[in-house]
Amino acid sequence: MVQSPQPGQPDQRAWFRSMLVIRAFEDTVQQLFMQGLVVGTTHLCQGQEAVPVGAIGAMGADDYLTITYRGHGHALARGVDPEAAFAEMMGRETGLCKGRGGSMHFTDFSRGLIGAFAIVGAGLPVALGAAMSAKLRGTKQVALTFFGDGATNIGSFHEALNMASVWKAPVVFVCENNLYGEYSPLRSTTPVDDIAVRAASYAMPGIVVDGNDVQAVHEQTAAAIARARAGEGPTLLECKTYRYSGHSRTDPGKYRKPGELDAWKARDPIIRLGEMLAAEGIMSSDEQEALRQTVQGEIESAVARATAAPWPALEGIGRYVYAD
Ligand SMILES: Cc1ncc(C[n+]2csc(CCOP(=O)(O)OP(=O)(O)O)c2C)c(N)n1
Ligand SMILES: [Mg+2]
Repeated sequence: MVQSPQPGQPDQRAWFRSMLVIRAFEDTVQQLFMQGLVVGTTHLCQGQEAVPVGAIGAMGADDYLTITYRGHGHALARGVDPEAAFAEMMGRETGLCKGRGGSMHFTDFSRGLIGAFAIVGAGLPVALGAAMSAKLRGTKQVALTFFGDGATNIGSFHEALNMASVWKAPVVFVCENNLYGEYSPLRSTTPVDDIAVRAASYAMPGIVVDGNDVQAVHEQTAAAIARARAGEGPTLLECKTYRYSGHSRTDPGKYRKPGELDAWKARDPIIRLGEMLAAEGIMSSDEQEALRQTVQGEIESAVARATAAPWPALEGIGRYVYAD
């Protein structure tokens, strides 16, 4: 059994396990759709696992985060039980949000996961609000907000960065630049190659990170969090990465250039960390394979339990709509 790392402490073995869990989870979600067990849509993050694992691994237990519709990996990296996540996607009473939220709305206040947003850019001001609340209460908590490259063309991105800088809010803006919006390549919508340069308009550090290198993501996020906690204000991190799947379940991703997907798969974040672990004698390739199989078994049994879980009762349809 691989132990969980202490919040904020680097733990390469735990990172490897966490990335394997996310990959197996997302691959399984796709199969559940094919079987008709998950309805609606979903947005998968295979290929991007190093960002949530590296960044969230640098957070403290009391810190806040907001995520997007592409947020299954972030919730899992924050410690959400895969069974509760599967059950949520299948609309079951045992789901993370009692089956009422679904794929795009994984929320868990007990872990500081204060919102998952399907509206592009909507999570940034909410994280800023949480950060300001912490600042005003003097708690030293920070807030991380995850969003895509496309979100940086939305007004709320600019408003949030501006206000965060003026108020020196303890917030870290984590852009996952996977080179595409819904279907549009970044270069057709965005006049800069590096999203990080946009930080200059708001007088905060803008840092480009290899988003497929979990160690690099972790180090840069830890530095940004330390800066925020010390009262020095926000940072914009741009993690360059790539999604292997299409934008959502119905998108085969045919607008990509030939060879592009394969070139990114050659830089796969799990393979890269695995090679490093083997080279440094931290975990042999045999141990890695055994762990991969263990994780696969855990995910399969989580799905089996979630699939057997009850649906919400019809008479409870109005529950959670209004506050008590
Ligand atoms: C305000 C708003 N406009 C448009 C959409 C439709 N939409 C959903 S995802 C998406 C693309 C966002 O791309 P990006 O921010 O790069 O995130 P990614 O999907 O690549 O993770 C769009 C346009 C939306 N959900 N909200
Ligand atoms: Mg994108």
